[in-house]
Amino acid sequence: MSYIKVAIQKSGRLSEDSLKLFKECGIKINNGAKKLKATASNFPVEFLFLRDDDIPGYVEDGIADLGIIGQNVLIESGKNIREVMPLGFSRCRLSLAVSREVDYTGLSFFNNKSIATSYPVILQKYLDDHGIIAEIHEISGSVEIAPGIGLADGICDIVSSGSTLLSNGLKEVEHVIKSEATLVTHLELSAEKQALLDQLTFRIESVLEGRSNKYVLLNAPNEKINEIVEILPGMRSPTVLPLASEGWSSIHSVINEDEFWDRIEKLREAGAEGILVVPIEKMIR
Ligand code: PRT
Ligand code: ZN
Repeated sequence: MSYIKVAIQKSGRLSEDSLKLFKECGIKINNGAKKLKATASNFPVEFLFLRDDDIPGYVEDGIADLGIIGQNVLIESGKNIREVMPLGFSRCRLSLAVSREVDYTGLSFFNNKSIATSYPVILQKYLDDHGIIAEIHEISGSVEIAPGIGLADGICDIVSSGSTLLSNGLKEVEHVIKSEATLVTHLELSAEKQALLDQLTFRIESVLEGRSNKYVLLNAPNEKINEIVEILPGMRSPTVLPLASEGWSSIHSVINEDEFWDRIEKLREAGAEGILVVPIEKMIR
């Protein structure tokens, strides 16, 4: 029987959330101690635990069929692999930063300057696209100390909270790319493996949809139902059920996280009471 091989990061920022995603897809991973490989008891999958930088190459060569990596690593690698779908975790950005003391007025600051980075490919393209000529110093770690020790005039590095820049006396001046974890695949999967990938992506989509939506239950006087239903979109339309107390109903619906607080405020203004918000485990469209 055919099975699909998935490369995930052995230990680092992507590891825990990658494993959690597969667990929420109902896949029971054996050998949780994270050796080199693991299998699952209820899905034909084998996990390979690797350094994230090695994953694009393994997927390109077909040693792994799928992988989870940051979009930053995908683009920098230049490997011939396909992005299946972004996964919504490990969000960050690749940014240019300079010393806080610099009076930064625009990208032309970097003309004839030097920039330290672990992302020379992405940075070079960005500079070319913007007509900037700068010298790129490729270094593999602790990029943020480069300006302080006189190695470079600026850096191009991953930022998430910004606290690393702050504690090194740097300020973020340009966003080069945004990034999040993403599922990538080998370009030529067999028909059996493609079918397994389709099953997996269906499950992942249901989990991600569930995560970005909330189930909302509320009570409302009957004369307010129409107004409240206007505010609640729901997957089709909201469910309205009579309450035991005369003249009142319970209304159930689904609200997307992006518009959640806005809708909740409107619901309260429209007379909704006893609003309950419940996480959704999976959502199948
Ligand atoms: O050992 P291996 O090679 O597998 O791991 P790694 O050390 O190369 O990668 P890892 O685990 O640090 O990161 C994996 C992926 O997580 C990255 O490729 C990004 O896609 C994503 N990610 C999300 C981050 C961050 N957030 C992040 N904050 N990667 C790195 N950082 C570092 C950044 O380099 C800087 O040093 O954190 C610091 C900045 O963080 P803030 O919060 O201070 O701004
Ligand atoms: Zn790495």
